[in-house]
Amino acid sequence: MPSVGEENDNFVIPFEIKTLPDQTNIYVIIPAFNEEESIGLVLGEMPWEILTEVIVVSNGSTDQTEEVAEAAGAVVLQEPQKGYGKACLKGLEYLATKEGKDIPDVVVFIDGDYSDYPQEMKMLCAPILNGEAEMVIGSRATGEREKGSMMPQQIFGNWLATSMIRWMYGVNYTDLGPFRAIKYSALREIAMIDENFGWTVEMQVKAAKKGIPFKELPVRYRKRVGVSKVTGTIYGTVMAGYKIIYTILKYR
Ligand SMILES: Nc1nc2c(ncn2[C@@H]2O[C@H](COP(=O)(O)OP(=O)(O)O)[C@@H](O)[C@H]2O)c(=O)[nH]1
Ligand SMILES: [Mg+2]
Repeated sequence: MPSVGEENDNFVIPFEIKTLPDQTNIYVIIPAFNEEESIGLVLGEMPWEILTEVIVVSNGSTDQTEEVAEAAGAVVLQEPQKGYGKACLKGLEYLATKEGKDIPDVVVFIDGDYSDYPQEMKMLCAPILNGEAEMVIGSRATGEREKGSMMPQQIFGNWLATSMIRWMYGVNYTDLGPFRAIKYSALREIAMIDENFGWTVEMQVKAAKKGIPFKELPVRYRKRVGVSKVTGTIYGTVMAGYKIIYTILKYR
């Protein structure tokens, strides 16, 4: 199994899991579309010792993403239809087939582009395992961001979206970041349906509406490896902006 990359990392994780309660199943879902350069790095720095399975959902990748992911120890699923949410939904469909001792307790979402720091996964899971929260959002707004890791329109969009959620739902989020952990029971209750850009915001506004206890923790964020599929393109930015605002209005 790949080693944990914490030794070469001088960032101090504020609190993390010391021992994992027996039979606690933490699954990771990674949507990936042509991420052959980064997926191995992401998988290489996973805290494998606390994870039951890491699921990479390849969204019609035409490069070596699937081969690299499999070689790095992930379960690889195929989702031929495009869309970030589509890929995540495929992962959830797969988790729904788990039975008995394999039933998930916690699901972690992380991008396949190596923008997030997989070592921070334990930190995101800890409040759920300690019973302090049922959803933990990694906030890039309160965390350390590498210059250029987020586009200005993305920073503005997140500010606008979280401000709207504050006014309309009375809940304080600072980011709609992709890196997050959620208790499986809460995720089931939320019943995700978004197939593309509204994925992260749908989870957050529904959690707000249902009163699911959440916590935000600062996460670091760096420039992605490879080419952006969303915010690096005009189409992606416009569609994401539209879909995020639509989703906030829809569930109010
Ligand atoms: N945009 C997009 N991203 C996808 C899709 N399927 C999987 N992904 C993955 O979603 C993650 C986020 O995409 P990315 O290009 O980094 O978006 P950005 O961070 O907003 O620029 C990456 O791991 C992508 O590989 C898809 O159909 N569309
Ligand atoms: Mg990205």
